[in-house]
Amino acid sequence: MTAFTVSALQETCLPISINGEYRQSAGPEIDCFDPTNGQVWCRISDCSDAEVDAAVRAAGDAMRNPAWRDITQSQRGALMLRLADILEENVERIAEIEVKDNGKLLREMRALAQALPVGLRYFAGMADKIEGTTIPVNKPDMLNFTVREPLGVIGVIIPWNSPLFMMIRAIAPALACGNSVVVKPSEHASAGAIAFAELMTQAGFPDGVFNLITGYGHSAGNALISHPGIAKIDFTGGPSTGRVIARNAAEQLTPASLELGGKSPHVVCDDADLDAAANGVVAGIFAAAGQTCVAGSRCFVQENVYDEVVEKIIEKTRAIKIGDPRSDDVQLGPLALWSQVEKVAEFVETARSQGATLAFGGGRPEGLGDGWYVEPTIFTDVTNDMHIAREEVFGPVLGILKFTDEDDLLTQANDSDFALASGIWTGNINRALRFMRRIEAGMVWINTYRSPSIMSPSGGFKDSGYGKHNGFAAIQEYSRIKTVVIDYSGAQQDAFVMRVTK
Ligand code: TXE
Repeated sequence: MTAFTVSALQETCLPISINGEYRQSAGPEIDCFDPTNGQVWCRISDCSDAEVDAAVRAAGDAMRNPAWRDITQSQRGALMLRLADILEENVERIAEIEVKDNGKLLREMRALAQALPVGLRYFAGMADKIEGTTIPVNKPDMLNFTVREPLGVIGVIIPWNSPLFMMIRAIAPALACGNSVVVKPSEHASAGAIAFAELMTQAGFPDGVFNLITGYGHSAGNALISHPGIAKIDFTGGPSTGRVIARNAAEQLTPASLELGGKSPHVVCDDADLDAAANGVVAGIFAAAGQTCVAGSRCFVQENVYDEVVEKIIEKTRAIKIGDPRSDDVQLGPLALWSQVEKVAEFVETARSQGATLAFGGGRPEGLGDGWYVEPTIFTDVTNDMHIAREEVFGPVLGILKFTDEDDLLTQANDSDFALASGIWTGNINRALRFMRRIEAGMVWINTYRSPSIMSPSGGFKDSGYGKHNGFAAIQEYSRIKTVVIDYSGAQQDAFVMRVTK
């Protein structure tokens, strides 16, 4: 497949994909920007309600089509394996397209693209292992069992920071369970998902199993989540949009999984390997320029090693090379959106006005043209009540706080609206496990950070959302349980009394 490369997509208006066919949307065009120079590089369309309706109907038809509904679960798995092979051949092309759209490091996007076939193979292997259970109810001559079945059409809404990675972790379990999908990528980064649509057809998935619409959240996104044909919404994005989706889902009684923002505590204890910890803290916040929901943006350092650790963190940050995300030696690329550059500047201003000390960065680097670059930024003397400690920046800004002992640490760390990820660096396993038990976070990394796996459940609590991606937990998210009861006694039933278990 050669059509969808960066150079081929350049300056064109990209199509949508409905029922296995690319078509040009009739909707108004939206500019997509290259964050390395702030220039428009391609365009997408803001789909109309009618186009969203066509996509959901195509997905609904696929659920009734014997070519999808009646194939065996092993055949579903085989289709996914074929898709994984095709994706593997396209890793570089997909990574390049995504870098063009969101400006993240090519090395990072390549690593994420390489994880896509791994994720598909993992869930392909599950397709024929999705079992019900047999339940020993207190009734002789009665067999009670459950079957798991697909939900129907899954509406998948993804953000711009890691589009295909976010998409695959939703659609791989959804397909393994036998659902069909309609995906709406972010208006800021749709090109990778658009290129992906063709691979589904190449792999041999029946028409309509995968559909892709584009557009703004308030228009195309809203039409998708409000559509009565949607059986479940899978959303990854910001907390305020998450609330809109949850309200809408409640209105329609549609189940939803929400993976929202974070303000994740990243802890350095006095008994840790301080160099490894400082390295972990720097990687935890500045990798992906902080544009990751699990960014370790609230760093807690034990007071007796505070100065030493701060110095190490600053030293490592000073060595970060900022520049073109395609260069192999660059460690920090631009931010994906100009609005994020402005948002970071506001955070920096507020943090200073509230009394935090700007210990590093805080501005925009010189000599990088019109790219949307910001410096890695560190605030010290941060307290947990400050804006910088409470709200998600989604940029390369670290706040460093102090703690005295474990009680103080957990009181502060858990005093947050968010509860997505967390990390702790310590040489004491007992301490690490006590932290693991008491921390309010969906993920706990011990002596490592930002180490996700498609095989391991991920997702948050509190304002970080609900529902799980990855691991077997994802299969439960995309399938439903049906209970079956068989009476093999041959006896007549008392027509007027419920046959409740006694
Ligand atoms: O996210 P939005 P944005 C956080 C991060 C960032 C903030 C805003 O803090 O600064 O969110 O980013 C679609 N109905 N995260 O504005 O708006 C939208 O089109 C249906 C954290 O990009 O949440 C896009 O496809 N859909 C995060 C998707 O929702 C709607 C990743 C995400 O957009 C919609 C990204 C609506 N009413 C941002 N409104 C993470 N957890 O990784 C918007 N959308």
